[in-house]
Amino acid sequence: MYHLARGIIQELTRREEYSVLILGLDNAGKTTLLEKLKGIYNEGRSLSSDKIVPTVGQNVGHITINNTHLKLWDVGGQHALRTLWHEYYAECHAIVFVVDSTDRARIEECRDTLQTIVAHEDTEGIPVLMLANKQDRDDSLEVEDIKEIFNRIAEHLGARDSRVLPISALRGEGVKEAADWLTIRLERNKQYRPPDRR
Ligand code: G3D
Repeated sequence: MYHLARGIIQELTRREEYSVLILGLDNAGKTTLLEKLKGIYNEGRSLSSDKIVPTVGQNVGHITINNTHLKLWDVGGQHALRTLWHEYYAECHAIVFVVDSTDRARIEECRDTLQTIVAHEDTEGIPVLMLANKQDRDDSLEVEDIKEIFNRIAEHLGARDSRVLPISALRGEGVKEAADWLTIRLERNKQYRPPDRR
């Protein structure tokens, strides 16, 4: 009887959770974004920017936006770590690709990296949100220029939801708009890639 009751309670209290991969080249601002999201949606529980160090391996964070539970994976962007990204594709529900808008020298590398991601069969059909980060800096590329560069991979995006949005992860500007876009698309894509039940 105890086990039956426990099983029923567990089933009733299970919740749906979406896994979101935060990808991008090293130094793009992935960890800063993760910490900003935790700060906004988890009542200030996040690391201050002076405590953020380059990602070795992965950082994981949980946030809840309007009853939608997200598990955020910030996976390191150094060359060696990029070869591991594909291990996460089959299990994730959306990809957030962070671009350092001031890193003109690596913008083509950035586009090619995203192209490899969206061309992978395990990412087919899942929403992709590109974030033109560091828009607070005077030397950043305009979001329109970044859109033009990334337009060249449009054919690989297919019919999935995708968008380029400007943000400053450091200041938090545009971060809520990005999170709203994401949660709407995750729910919309629910039938194609159902959330995990935890
Ligand atoms: P990563 O996780 O993608 O490797 P980080 O990148 O989050 O570690 O950020 C790399 C550097 O970029 C950090 O600076 C961080 O403060 C800075 N950064 C991240 N987002 C923004 C932003 O929106 N605006 C500005 N101006 N800087 C940002 P340091 O100096 O610590 O290396």
